[in-house]
Amino acid sequence: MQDPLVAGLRERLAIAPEVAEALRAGRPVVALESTLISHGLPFPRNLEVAGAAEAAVRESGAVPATVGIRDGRLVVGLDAAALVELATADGVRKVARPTLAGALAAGVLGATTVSATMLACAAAGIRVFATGGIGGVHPGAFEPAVASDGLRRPPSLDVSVDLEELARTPVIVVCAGPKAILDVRGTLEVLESRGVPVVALGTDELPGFFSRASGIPAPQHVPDLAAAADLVRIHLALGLGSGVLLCVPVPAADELPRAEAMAAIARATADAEEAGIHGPDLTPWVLQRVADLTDGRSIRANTALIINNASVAGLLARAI
Ligand code: PSU
Ligand code: MN
Repeated sequence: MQDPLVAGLRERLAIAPEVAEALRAGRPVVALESTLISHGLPFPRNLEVAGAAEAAVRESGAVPATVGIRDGRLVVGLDAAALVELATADGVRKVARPTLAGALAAGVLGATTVSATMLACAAAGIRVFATGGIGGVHPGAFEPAVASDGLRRPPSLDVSVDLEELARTPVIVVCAGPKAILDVRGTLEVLESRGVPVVALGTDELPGFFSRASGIPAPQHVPDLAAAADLVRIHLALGLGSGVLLCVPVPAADELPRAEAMAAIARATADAEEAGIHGPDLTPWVLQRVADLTDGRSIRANTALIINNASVAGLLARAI
C-alpha cells in the first residue's frame, strides 16, 4: 500500500493503549474483525466468540486487537463494552473499503469486514489478522442464473471487495478457507489473477470452511507453522504489495460433514435468490439460513474455526 494512503488512515485510528504499547515494543499483535460479531453469528454466540478469539490470541502469546468503527474513528482494540454493543445493537453498519469514508463521516457504530480490517492493520502496522472465512465470488457472479419463475437473471457480478483488498494490502489473513457459500473455485481464480498467495496449513487440500475438506487442491501448502512463517516473511520482504491468505482447517471435532454443509448451502443459496437478497446483505442472510437448516450445527463449526484461527494467528505473529 502507498504511504500517503496509510498516513491518511493513520490519522483516523484510535489504538488501544495495550495494542499501541505492544506495537511500539515490537511484540506480536493479531487483529480480529467485527462483522462476524455483528452480522455473522447470532447473540449470544457472537459475544462468546469475540471474547474467546481474543483469549485464544493471548494464549498463543500475542496481543489481540479487535477492529471496529465509532465516533469517526477506526478503533484498533475495542474494549469489552464496545464488543457488547456490536454484538447486541440493531442496525450496526457493515463497513468495507467502499463504505469506510461514509461510516467515518456519519460517526456511526460500525463493524469492519475483512477489507476494512486489513486497511486498519496496514495503517496501524499489524501484519497478522484472523477471521472465519473471507468473502469472494458469489455463485452466479459471472453466469446468468435461472430463477424458479423460469426467468434468467443477469450475472450478479457479486465479488467481495475482500479479494481486491488482499491484492493490494500486505497483511496476512488467517482463515478457514473462502466461505463455503461461495463459488470457491472462482474465488481461487480471482485470487491467483490478482497475485495473492493462497496457502493451506498442514493439508494439501483447500480447507472447506464448515468442513475440513473442500475437494479442491490447495494452490500452495505448507506442512507446519514454521514453514508458513518462512513463506510469509519472504512474501512481505519481497514487497509485492499483496497479502497472503493462510487457510487452516476447522478442528475435526467441530466440523460439519461436507455433504450436510453442501446440501444446506445449496438450499440457502436458492432461498436467497427467491427472496431477492443481494449485495452486502447476502452473506449474512445465507449464513443465517444455513444455521437454521443445520439446526445450529454450522454455528458450532463457525465458532470453533474462528477461535482456532485466532490461536494459529497468534502463533504465526510470534514466529514472524
Ligand atoms: N467470517 C465469518 N463470518 C462472517 C465474515 C467472515 O466466519 O460473517 C464476514 C467478513 O467480515 C467478510 C464478510 O469480510 O463476511 C464478507 O462479506 P461480503 O461477501 O459482503 O463481502
Ligand atoms: Mn458482495
